[in-house]
Amino acid sequence: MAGIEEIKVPDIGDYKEVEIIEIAVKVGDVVEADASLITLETDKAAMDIPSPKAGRIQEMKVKVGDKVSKGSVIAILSAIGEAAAPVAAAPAPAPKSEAAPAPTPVAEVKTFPTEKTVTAPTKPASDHLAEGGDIYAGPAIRRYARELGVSLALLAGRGTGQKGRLLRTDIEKFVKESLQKLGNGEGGTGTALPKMPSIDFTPFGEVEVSPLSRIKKLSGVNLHRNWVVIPHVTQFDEADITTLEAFRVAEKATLEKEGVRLTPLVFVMKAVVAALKAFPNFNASLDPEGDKLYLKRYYHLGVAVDTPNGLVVPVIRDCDQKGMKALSMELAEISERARKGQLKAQDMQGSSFSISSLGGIGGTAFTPIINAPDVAILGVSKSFIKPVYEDNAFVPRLMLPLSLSYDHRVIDGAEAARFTRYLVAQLADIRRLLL
Ligand code: CAO
Repeated sequence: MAGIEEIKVPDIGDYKEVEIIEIAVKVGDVVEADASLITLETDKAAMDIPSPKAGRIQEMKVKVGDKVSKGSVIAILSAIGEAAAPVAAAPAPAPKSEAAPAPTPVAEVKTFPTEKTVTAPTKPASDHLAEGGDIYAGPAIRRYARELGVSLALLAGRGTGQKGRLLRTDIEKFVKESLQKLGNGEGGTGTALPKMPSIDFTPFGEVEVSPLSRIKKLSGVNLHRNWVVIPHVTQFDEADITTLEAFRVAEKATLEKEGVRLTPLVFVMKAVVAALKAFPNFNASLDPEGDKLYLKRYYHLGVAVDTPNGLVVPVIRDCDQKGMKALSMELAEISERARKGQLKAQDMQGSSFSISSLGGIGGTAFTPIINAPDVAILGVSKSFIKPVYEDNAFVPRLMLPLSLSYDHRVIDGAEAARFTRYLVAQLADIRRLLL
């Protein structure tokens, strides 16, 4: 290209005075031939106007909102490497309109990088948007998505146009599907995420397909929702259960004769009830609108039970009104029914707080997922002997690790730390549970 050249709007059919909705380049940018310069929007469609040749943008003659017709000057392009010259001095014959590339419907163009060089739409794989993800879409399509409040990141991999380009219809399909999910009660949280890609693993090695159990599929949906919707924080603490354990072991044999299996969990349940009475915000549910709390005057504890088919959380009611023996028996009975798959829906309803104990298995701590509509859950790990410094000497103490996950919308960190400290005090001296 010799010198400089005016770039004009080519033949755009019957359209006149069409509004510019987006400008993809700025003065100083180097553009490749066919790279889009501006986007026009008629009442029916959006179209990108590409550069007829490569060069450097010396001057922009239009701005967003301007109305243009065939022949309107868009920009002044100078040959790369040539010194910029004033337009008036340049021998810049307007290109014949038939020589200019035709405007491209928006569905047929790519996203422009915003760096110095604006490339032609030939390599979709290298397209990136500021919002992240590989999206192959024109400016008008991006604008359309913005207008509908759809994050482009959510549209990754959904383009059905040529080479995976995103079309207007793809956005509309996405919106429709999202609304349908809302209607079905799924994904009504504004937190829709891009779908996991379906991967063929066989090129990597032998694979066996094992369907998820019904319980896993059902609980998976709830676990996912709770994990995504509730801002979880987990507070860790340790309770000295040396005296508690001495008492439990001393009573164990006698109780077993009565058919009672006394495990540390029952003490934890009683301590939790005491803590819930002292900290009512933990024995509550948050209204879905997030503007009020339902404070419960009952103490029904959900207890996570590991079954061959997956995790279930039956509820033991009125734990405040039951003694340790009764709680032990009920826990044994309900976990037995859970493992045999005999729980009814109502057995798993109405909890006001939940406990997940992995103490019989092992581990030091974990971050349990809140069992909504509860606002907190206590994880219990395996007790262990720890040297504790007391009266100028280390003494072996049996410590019980506690992991309290709580809904940070309802409970502050300080409140959670006080709750676990309270629990620790109850468990350290079980006489307090009598108070
Ligand atoms: N530390 C040390 N030992 C513990 C313990 C702890 N925190 N908790 C239990 N134990 C001991 C018990 O005392 C018992 O030993 P003894 O028979 O010698 O007394 C043994 O471990 C097995 O206990 P258990 O697990 O059968 O009984 P439990 O009352 O502690 O728990 C139940 C009952 C139903 C909660 C449990 O069997 C279970 O299913 N736990 C898994 C829950 C789960 O999967 N949670 C993860 C959910 S994801 O968040």
